[in-house]
Amino acid sequence: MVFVVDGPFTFVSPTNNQADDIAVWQSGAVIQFLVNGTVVSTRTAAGLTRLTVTGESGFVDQLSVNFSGVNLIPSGGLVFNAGTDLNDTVSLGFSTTDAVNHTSNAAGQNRDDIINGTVTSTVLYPSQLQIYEAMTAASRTFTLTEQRDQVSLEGDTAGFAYTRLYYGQRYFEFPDPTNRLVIQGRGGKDSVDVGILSQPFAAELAIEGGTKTDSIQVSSSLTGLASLALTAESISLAGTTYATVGSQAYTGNVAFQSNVVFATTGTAGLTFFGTVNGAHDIVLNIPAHQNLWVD
Ligand SMILES: [Ca+2]
Ligand SMILES: [Ca+2]
Repeated sequence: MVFVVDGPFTFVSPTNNQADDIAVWQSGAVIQFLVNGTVVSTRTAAGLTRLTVTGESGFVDQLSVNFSGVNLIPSGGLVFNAGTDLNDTVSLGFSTTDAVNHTSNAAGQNRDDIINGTVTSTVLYPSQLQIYEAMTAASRTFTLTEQRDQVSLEGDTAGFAYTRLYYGQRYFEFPDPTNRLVIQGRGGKDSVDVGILSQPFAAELAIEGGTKTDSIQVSSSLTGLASLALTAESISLAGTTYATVGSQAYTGNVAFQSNVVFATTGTAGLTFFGTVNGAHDIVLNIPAHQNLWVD
């Protein structure tokens, strides 16, 4: 006879004074916990309300949660307590999902809400982690803290459809969203740098500084995006071409660092709300019958 106790479960990594690879996956009705490739603990998935994985402070913990095929995250979520080690990582494996909403708070906790149909799965982890997500989300939103945040967005330049959002040395790596990527600065004087995106990046990109005096710096051209919406008190564009299928909207004071071409092909137009400044030439390449708004 097997007794299954409903409730939360905590798996504690062995205190072995060494870096460990911790893997969690579901095999049939059982969740297995592996350390360096060996199953060291199991828990029946039924009745599990919250799953906590605790790493070893002072040593690097690499947690891999594979829920391709089966979403093993219980209704109360997955919590990773990694300690405070610089190279702790979390890898989340999942084939596709509708949306991932990532929220950072000033207390150093991150939260991912992974939305797939009517199911929302929550993962909580410390802010100092490196996060790799193998799940392709149609839509991703990063909601930064109410304090000052300095982040940068960069694509994979080796030809893979991945994007990284850096918070200082830390980063969050994820497959390019198929529909939309949103960064919300919220409170504080936020600064968002946009570097070279991955060449297949074709989703909408929206960056909103939120309250306080925010800035967005785009260091190179952006082409092939579905649409582009940048909102901040100051927007600096250093690329030579901004080309989207749909609309482009720049809300804030825009400064150019070089001659620049704006091109749209969709049904929406090109919109500037704010001053447009820079001792350079601007070419507007928008189709006939489209709207140009300069406000
Ligand atoms: Ca902020
Ligand atoms: Ca802000």
